[in-house]
Amino acid sequence: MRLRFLATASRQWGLNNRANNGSLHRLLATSSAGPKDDQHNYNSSGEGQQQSSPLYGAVAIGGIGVGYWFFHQLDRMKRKQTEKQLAPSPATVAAAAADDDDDEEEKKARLWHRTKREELPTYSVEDVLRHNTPESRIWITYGLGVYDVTEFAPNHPGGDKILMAAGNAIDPFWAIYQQHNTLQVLQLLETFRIGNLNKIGAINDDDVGDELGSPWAQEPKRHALLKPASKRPFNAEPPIGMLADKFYTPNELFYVRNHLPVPSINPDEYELELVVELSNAQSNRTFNLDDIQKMPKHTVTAAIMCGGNRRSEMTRIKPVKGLSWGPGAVGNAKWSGARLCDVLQAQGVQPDERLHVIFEGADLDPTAHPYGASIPLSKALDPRGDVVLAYEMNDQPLSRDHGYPIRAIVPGTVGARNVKWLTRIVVTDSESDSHWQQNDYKGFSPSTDWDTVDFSLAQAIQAMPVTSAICTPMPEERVKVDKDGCITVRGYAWSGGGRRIERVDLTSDAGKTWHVAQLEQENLPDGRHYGWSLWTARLPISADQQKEQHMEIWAKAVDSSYNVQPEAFENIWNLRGVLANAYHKVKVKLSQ
Ligand SMILES: Nc1nc2c(c(=O)[nH]1)N[C@H]1C(S)=C(S)[C@@H](COP(=O)(O)O)O[C@H]1N2
Ligand SMILES: [Mo]
Repeated sequence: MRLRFLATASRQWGLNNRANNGSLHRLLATSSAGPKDDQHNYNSSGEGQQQSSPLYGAVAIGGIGVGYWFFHQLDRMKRKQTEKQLAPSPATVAAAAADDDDDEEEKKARLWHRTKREELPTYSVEDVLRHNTPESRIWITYGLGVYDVTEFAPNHPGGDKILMAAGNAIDPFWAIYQQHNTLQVLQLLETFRIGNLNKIGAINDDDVGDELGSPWAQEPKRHALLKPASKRPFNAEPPIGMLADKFYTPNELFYVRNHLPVPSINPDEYELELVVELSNAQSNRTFNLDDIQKMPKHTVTAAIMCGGNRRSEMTRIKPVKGLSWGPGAVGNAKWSGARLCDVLQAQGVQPDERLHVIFEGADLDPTAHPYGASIPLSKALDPRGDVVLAYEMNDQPLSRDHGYPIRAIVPGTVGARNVKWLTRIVVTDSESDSHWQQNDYKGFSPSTDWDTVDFSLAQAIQAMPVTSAICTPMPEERVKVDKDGCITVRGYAWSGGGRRIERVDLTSDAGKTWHVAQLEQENLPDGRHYGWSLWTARLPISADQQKEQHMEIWAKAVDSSYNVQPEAFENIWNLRGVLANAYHKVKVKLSQ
């Protein structure tokens, strides 16, 4: 087995021989040391990869903000136009005759963004990226077109998303909000045209030209709205404003957290090895994909959340090491596959609280060590634990980024234990010796620093604590107060260990008054409630607050054990920035 890994690793990383590659060896040496490994290039460590361009992250978030806002504006304008069109007019009579002209006009309109307008100046991607505030003006691109949409902003609710905005391509938004891609909208957009982009598609261009044989040459295509926190390995979350739109997160918008290049697995050659190492007996069995798919199919709704979700908020208190995740390193899906408890029981595995189940992935680091993690056997054997060897996500075969052909789904447990591209399961008396089990994904006191930390003293994170996040409005958004004096706030809440969300409380006055949100959740018994809850609240805004114009919304969730989120990050700060579950606080602006 190890030999097979090694051979694959050499191929994957383009190595001829493990022993003669000194630099990669050193890489691993630092890697197992823990904290320092964040400096690696394609390191196998935690969430510390550097972005390929520091601008990119900021721009990505900003661009999404503008794009999102822009589509809401288009929606409003379109509705207005439709209302006008509904009024009886003599033009209706001529409408049939005009139809052909409209077609022609539309054909032309659909070419504009692909056509260079010679009378206008040409801009580079960098030029566009710089136009990300009202002061510098807000630019977006569509195809070859560069558009200045700043004038859309003033006095339009949502327009002030500009403040967190940067220039970016709007193309991916058309793909999702296709109903907006109409003649009127295209015409409207073209009136904002200020120039031509020097290179089409450049802003979302992910092809940095990997040579064949590079470990990154076979990375899957990703949805343009998944904005990378790091590109190699690929780590990305969807726009926060879209996260609470759907109870089941669309597969292509589900956050991706990879530590290594994505392995390419041929389903016909796929093998899953199960090793049971007990003191008195050892057994070994290999399954192919068919074997797993023939077993009784079990489906569970489970949210998967990265241990570093919302790290970007914790790091504001004091820097932490790790990828700067927003609140989008979580998604909710229906997972189907064989139950691990069935597989283990068929192998004669008996309950034993001292044992662990180790999962290994097919993604290998340069020294042929696979990504790995473990969970207690008690979780794996518990039929109410709902651990599955999943081959489907929301009724679709798993995509490569999410673990094709099989991944472990460990409901209620931190993302890191949900091992993708599963190739080996070991039942044994110790936890996984992998970096990610031993020297990462553990919590510490706020006073523990990199000089004093001892990873061996802390428990590996398993069940996650209760958390919630506000998805809309987004930070700095301008929100319109409705006639009844309320605003609508939406978000998600989740707790680990199968604990159902009991309540989500919202305040707009720093806790003087609290308002209970309405929950959308599955009707499942507590202890086995693994999906997230979406929530909606109508939050009353006082006359005084409306005068102030600025305000901060806080959200906190309570789970079925009456665990509640801590108020502030100060007291839960930890050097890896994990378990970042303080109240979610979002500053917005009010408009009448
Ligand atoms: N084989 C393998 N499994 C893995 C990882 C990985 O890098 N390799 N990342 C883990 C982490 S840290 C998280 S948060 C989840 C992310 O799952 P997703 O990419 O499907 O959202 O996968 C986990 N399983
Ligand atoms: Mo993670």
